[in-house]
Formats: sequence, structure tokens, C-alpha cells
Amino acid sequence: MTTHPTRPFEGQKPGTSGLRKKTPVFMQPGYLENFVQSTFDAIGGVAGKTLVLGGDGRYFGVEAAQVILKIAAAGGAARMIVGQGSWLSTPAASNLIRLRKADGGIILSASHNPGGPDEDFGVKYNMANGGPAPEAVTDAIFARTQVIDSYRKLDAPDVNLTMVGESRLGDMVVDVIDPVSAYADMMESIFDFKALRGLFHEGFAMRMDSMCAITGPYAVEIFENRLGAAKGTVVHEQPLPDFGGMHPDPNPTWAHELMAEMMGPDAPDFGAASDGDGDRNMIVGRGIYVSPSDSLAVIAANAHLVPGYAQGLKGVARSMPTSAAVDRVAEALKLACYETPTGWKFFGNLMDAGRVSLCGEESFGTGSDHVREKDGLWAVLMWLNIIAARNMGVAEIMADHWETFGRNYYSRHDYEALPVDQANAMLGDLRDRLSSLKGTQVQGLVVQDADEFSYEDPVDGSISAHQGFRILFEGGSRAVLRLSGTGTEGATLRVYLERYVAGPEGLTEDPQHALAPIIAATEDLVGIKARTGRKGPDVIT
Ligand code: VG1
Ligand code: CO
Repeated sequence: MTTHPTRPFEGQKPGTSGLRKKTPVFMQPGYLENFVQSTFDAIGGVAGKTLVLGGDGRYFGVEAAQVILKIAAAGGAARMIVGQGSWLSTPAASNLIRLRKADGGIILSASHNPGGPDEDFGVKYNMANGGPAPEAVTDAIFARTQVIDSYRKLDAPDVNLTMVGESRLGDMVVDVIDPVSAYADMMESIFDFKALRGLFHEGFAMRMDSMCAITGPYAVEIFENRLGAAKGTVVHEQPLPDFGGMHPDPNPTWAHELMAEMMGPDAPDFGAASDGDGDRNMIVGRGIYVSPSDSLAVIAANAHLVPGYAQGLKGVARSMPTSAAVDRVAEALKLACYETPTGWKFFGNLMDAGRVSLCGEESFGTGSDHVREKDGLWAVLMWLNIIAARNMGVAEIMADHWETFGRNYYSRHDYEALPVDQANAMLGDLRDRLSSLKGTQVQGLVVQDADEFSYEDPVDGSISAHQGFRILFEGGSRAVLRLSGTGTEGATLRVYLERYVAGPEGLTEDPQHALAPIIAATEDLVGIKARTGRKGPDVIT
């Protein structure tokens, strides 16, 4: 074992979901080592502990895994459970931590951000409950990165991670496991696989776009091998270090191949896509795109049809910018409904305390208390199980849902890579004017209230302030603005727009059209285009 002197690197502050940087930043000598050693120091060391390790297969993942194993071995870790090839989807890692009663885990991913030598890499620490470290822990990690002066690493050859089985690194056991089987088994225990086999047997056609990222092997095993979907149902199924040049973000912009197929004349019955690390999902029916906020609401309304949730849900939670569509379902079903800041780490306490069993975010994230991460393939299986149980297609299910609950028209507009100072100045100015906005008339709308969201965790009482600006209009429409905490270039402004229509008229408008007054009012109030010089958002979802 060698103790290596080091000096702090600036900016090793974990964001919404771990530390994410350009790959070359992570590849600087000592950069990864510093962050990993700081993480281990912040959690009280790893002596005698068992950790899970794996990632989404992106460039530098295997090399990073070797470094982490040697630092863990030097710290006296008892056992590292590693996905073969250093592969584990985020939900599969969460499941393994829980299943194997590990003390925690490290996930190597920058999720929906592209991968490759010039793209993004990331490292995230998860706790013994299988969920992302809460802010108190990420703050402690960051504090440690600012004073670290050495890291310890075992001097040993690399471990063979290509074959399943146990080996040793010093005194530490390295347990290389099949990344897929335990996850697929868990899915089989939640869903009605018999009914799903029947669905595919009758010729139900599905397209699953794994975007050359980690869900490929999982999706092939579950849909094609275990459920009997036609070979070729899963496309882009081979995880590649650069995701084949794809941007593995399952939204209509980046999953455009799937969108074209689903909107075309030969569309299959059902389409879905997932992101780099497998925790996001996009649901598309033949000729109809399902917004993630609506997907959450539909899943909440129909969960009792799925064996794993036959007893009903304990409660639901959504992130603040997510639409209130699920709130209406919760109200009808008399379920508790929580509103949290952006990021899955805020759902963990609610799930651990047994207050909620279903959670979701507008950013294509849905999941339940089966693990402590959002789970892309789980959401796809929820939809398939609901389709099988109700014997209805996606479009019919959506129409029925809106007729019953009304429709929350929803869209998110992203302005990417803005100059950081410009974005901060714009939102700082909005903060200064917030209290004076109340009562303002703009574009035929009246501002009912405007505030900055702050969250008090109902379980541990911790407070997370500055979680986004809310402008509420009379009649239930709103705009939310916040800066992304996962980007690696400049600042990304996210503008979340929502408008409720009770029906029965006006339930089938184009969302951008339905939201036009809110979009115009937000521009008048904040001046995004005027201040940034941009003509419009880079990505609309
Ligand atoms: C984004 C999403 C957020 C999500 C996070 C991690 O964060 O908005 O809802 O939890 O990504 O998702 P931000 O701070 O950029 O808005 V993943 O799939 O990248 O782990
Ligand atoms: Co992800």
C-alpha cells in the first residue's frame, strides 16, 4: 500500500446526482483518487465494509473501477461486489446494495449526459438503503475534498472484472457478479410476467430503445428472453463506451429515432427508451407521447392492477417542478402526496419511513420503494402490466385519464450552456423582484404568488433552501425556474410550464399551444430571451 500526497482540486462538489465533470477532468492524475478517498473519509472509512460498484459502461468506467477497488482495499474494505465488466444500471446497483445488505455503493455514471473521451463522467455514492447520499453526506464529502492531503492505494495488478467469480485484492474480496440476473428476478417478483407473456404471445409489438447504454442487456433478458417479445424488440442494445455517439437522454429530442417510428405509419403498439444509467424512461404509444408527469399520474391511478402494488400505494411524492397531475390522483385515492426538491435523494427518507411507495420527476424519472433510485425498465413494465390488465392502448388510457382527472398541460424548456454569470444575474434579479410580482397582470394572466421553494424534510427535519423559483398564476397555472445541477458546461436554465384544464373540452390541444400564454407571461416577467440573446430553448420536453 502506498500513501500518495495530494492537493485539493477545486469544484469537487456533488450536484443533483453525484459529481459530474468532463471525462478529461476526471482523468487528471489524482482527481478521481481525491474524490473517492474524500468520500470514504466522509463516511467514516471503509474498514470491514461491503460496497457495491458498477456503472453504465461509459468511457473510463473500467479504469475508474480499478482505482476505486485499490483505494477500497487500502482502506480495509472487506468485500466489493462488482458488476461484470464494471456494469450495473443505477436501479440494479440500488437493488444489490439492499439485497446483499451492503454498507453502500459507488455508481460510475453521468446518466443522461453523453460519454466518451471528450464527454462526461461521474461518480455517485449511495447509502446502505440503496439511495443517493443525502445532502448532509455530500456536503461532508465536499468539505473533505477541500482539505485532503493524501490518499492511500494498494499497489497491486488490476483485478479481472471480465469474469464472474470471487478473487482477492490484498485482504479484500472482489466478488464479480452477473449485473442482470438479480434485477430481472426482482422485476419478475413485482409484475405479472404470465400476463405479459400472454400479451407478447398475442402479437403485441414493442420497441425498446436502449440508446447504446446500460439497459440493453437488462431489456433483452427481460423483454425478449423472459417475456417472449420478438427478437429485435430492443434496439441499440449493446452498451458502448461512447453510446455509439448517441445522447442517451430519453426525450423526444434525443430519442428521435424512436419518436419517428412511433409517430409513423408502421408504429408498433408501444415504445420506450431509457438513459445512460437506466434510471430514466420515456413512454410512447402509437402516435402519442406521454409526458413524464402524466406517466406518473397514470401509474399512480392504476398501480393496484400490478401484483406488487395490489394492496394499494402508501402515498406518492413528486419533485416540485413536476406537474400536479399526480396530486389529483392522490386526492381521489385519498393518498398522502409530498412535494420535494429536484433529485431522487429527497425521496429516500419518505420511502424509508413508509410514507410513500411511488415517486416521480418530470425529467423522465419514475420509481417505487422496490429500490431507492428511479427505475427506467420498472416504469416500462408498469405500463405494460397496466396495458395488459386494462386491455387498452396507450392513447385510450391517456384519454380516459384526462377525462377522469382533467389535464395538466406541461412542458419544460431548457436553455443550455448559458454564461454562468448571466444566468446567476438573471435569477438573482428575479429573486429581488419576487415579492413585488404578486398581483402583476401580464398577458391576460394575474400573478397570484411568487416564491423560492424551500423544503423541510418531514422525516428528519433537514432544510434545503433555494430549490427553484415559482411563479403561480390565478387559475392554477405556473412557471418554475431553476438552474440545473447536473450539467458540466456553463449554466443550464430549466423553465417548467404548467396549465390545468378540467375538461371535458380542451383536453387534446398541443401542449406548446396550450401553454403559449404562460410562456409569453414568463418571458415578460423574467426576460429570458431578452437577457440571453437566445431565440428560444435548446431542448423542449
Ligand atoms: C436533472 C433532473 C432531475 C434528476 C437529475 C438526475 O437534474 O432535472 O430531475 O433527478 O437530473 O437524473 P438537474 O439538476 O440537471 O435539473 V439522472 O438520470 O441524470 O441521474
Ligand atoms: Co440517469
